[in-house]
Amino acid sequence: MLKRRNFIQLSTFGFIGLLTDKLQGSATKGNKPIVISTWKEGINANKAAWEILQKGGRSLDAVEAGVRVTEDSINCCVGLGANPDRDGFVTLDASIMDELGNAGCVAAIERIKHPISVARRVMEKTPHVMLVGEGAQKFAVSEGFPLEEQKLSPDAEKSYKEWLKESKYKPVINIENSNASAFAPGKLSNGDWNHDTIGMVALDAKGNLSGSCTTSGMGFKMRGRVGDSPIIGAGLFVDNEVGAATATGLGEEVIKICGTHLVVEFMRQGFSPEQACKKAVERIVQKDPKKAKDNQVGFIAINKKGEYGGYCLQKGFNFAVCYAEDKNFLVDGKNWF
Ligand code: SD4
Repeated sequence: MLKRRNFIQLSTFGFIGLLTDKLQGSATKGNKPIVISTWKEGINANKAAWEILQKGGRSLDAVEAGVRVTEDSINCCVGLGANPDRDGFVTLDASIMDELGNAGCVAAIERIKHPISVARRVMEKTPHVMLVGEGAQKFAVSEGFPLEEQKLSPDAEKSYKEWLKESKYKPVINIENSNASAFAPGKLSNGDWNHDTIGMVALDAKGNLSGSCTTSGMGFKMRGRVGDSPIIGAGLFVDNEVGAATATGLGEEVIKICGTHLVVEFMRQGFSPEQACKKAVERIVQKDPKKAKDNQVGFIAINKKGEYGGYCLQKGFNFAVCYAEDKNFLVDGKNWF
């Protein structure tokens, strides 16, 4: 028979167990290797990353190769085909981080097709973490990256002309997806929409984590504006002991809570990736519930066990998950509002 004191102890632990389960949320089954990335463009990006992961390759190579596909894609505006800033220039931001905690970033770089690869060179070949603007471009050229023509894509030119009529800066919730209803200058002539960011995190067969994030930022931003994507701890964070996270949406809100660093720290405390993302979203809501209602932010994360999750402010955010050649699928991010 259980002694009364043991019984109390057991039921207390049982209760704590239940509570912990509730707080942590349902964890996905862990998979290794695994790669996840933001928005539906992530499906194609994941394919390229998977090619490397399935051969036992390094997660750093996978996350670079993966988002390069999106930077290249004509159906998406992560790269040079994107909407310009208010002065008519396309400026790109990117960051990359490896399993050793090394990081490289570029911000407000112009006329370079693959900012993610420049970010990797910053990480591997310079004593710095971030290069911006003219200096970033100069470094890229010195590393052999071609300087592309200074020219808007036909879609971006059309959007820019349309935007100039009112010249009003208003981020549109889920402009990346087709259900954005307000004036949405991100609509492309092929009927697709402006996916201006991709964030990707991966765990390789050796159990090492890396991440990448690349973006044209918010369309019609002020000249010189930099978002969360190239900022370590905001748009991207990797801690090889715990997990990795990346963000999308209104970068200003992500920067103010050090979003992806926060997600990783919540995972360190034992929360599942989804619950960690939810708690970071909650932090944004707590700070300014009214503002949070009008904006979109989404986080995705994986942990060391290969469990994944995502969470966002508003309905409409999705992310792509891949852990086998025939397992590359879109998941709707659960939302706060
Ligand atoms: C930024 N976070 O520059 C990026 C934009 C984005 O989907 O993620 N759009 O603020």
